[in-house]
Amino acid sequence: MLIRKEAGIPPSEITPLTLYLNRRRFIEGAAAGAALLAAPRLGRADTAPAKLQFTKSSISTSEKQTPLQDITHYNNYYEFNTDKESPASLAKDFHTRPWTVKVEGLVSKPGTFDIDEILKQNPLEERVYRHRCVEAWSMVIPWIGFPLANLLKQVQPAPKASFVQFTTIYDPKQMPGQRGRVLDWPYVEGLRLDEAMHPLTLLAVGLYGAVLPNQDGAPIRLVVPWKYGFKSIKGIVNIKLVDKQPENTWYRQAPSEYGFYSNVNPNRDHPRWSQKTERRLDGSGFLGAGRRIPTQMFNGYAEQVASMYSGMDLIRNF
Ligand SMILES: Nc1nc2c(c(=O)[nH]1)N[C@H]1C(S)=C(S)[C@@H](COP(=O)(O)O)O[C@H]1N2
Ligand SMILES: [Mo]
Repeated sequence: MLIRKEAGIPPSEITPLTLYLNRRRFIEGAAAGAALLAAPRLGRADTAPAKLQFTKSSISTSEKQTPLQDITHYNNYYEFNTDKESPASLAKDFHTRPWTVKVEGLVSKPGTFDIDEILKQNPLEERVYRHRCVEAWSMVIPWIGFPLANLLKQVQPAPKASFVQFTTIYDPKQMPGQRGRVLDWPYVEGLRLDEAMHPLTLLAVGLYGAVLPNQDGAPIRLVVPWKYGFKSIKGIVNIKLVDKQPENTWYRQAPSEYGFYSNVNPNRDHPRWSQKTERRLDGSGFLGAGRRIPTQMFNGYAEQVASMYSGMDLIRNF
């Protein structure tokens, strides 16, 4: 995502991506030379993250996966910083325990669930999904998680429940970005109930076989692979079933640019740039800058999700 005042092309297209990749090459080169291995700012975890137990899902793309280094050092997480590189270091000591997720609103069995209880009760799967940011870069990520539908079924949505609102933790002591007013905190997102119940919609708790890195939304974040990345809210503490379409942070910020649906759609340009193509960060290309590929309707998940939008004008309902 990017702030309104910035120039008219997605920032991933210009200096930030190039700078990031140049620095990465420099760091890798230095690490190979061993001279800087002990320096704290190398951006590599010094302790291996805890492994998770999971089964592999057949609902996975076989496209080349994005290197872990890019997934963990090219992040959007404005609670830490608006640039893509610093969430990795700024989120390093973020506390993901104790952590509870409150599920409330129009449900017959509301509850506040401890994250470790959630992990115990929901068998985990690995799903390799395409991940398309509205800024026209994309990744392929081996997420580990479970369908959001499992948790929603547990609390039993009331007949009147039509939408789900998600809220990120508000903790400015731990999240330096929340000490400023770059966004209206806490970050919120929403889905229609059928989208939330869709079997592709995941609550992710890990990636590449291990617990989620903090900068990727630990301990629990949403993944909705046919929508732009900003729908996939990180650090979730509240899930509320409601009867009206809830607000979402980026819609609030710039309603002419970011809608409620935010389905990936190559035919509907962002007012300031084209959405017809994307830069796939898969380790290929000069300096690992990826390659330009056409963007697919619903990010390639049309067969599974298009029927939810039949009869809707997806240019107007963007
Ligand atoms: N709480 C919160 N969730 C967030 C964001 C954010 O700034 N804060 N950024 C969003 C955007 S714009 C994208 S593209 C994805 C990026 O996820 P990733 O860093 O794991 O690739 O997270 C989304 N979820
Ligand atoms: Mo994004």
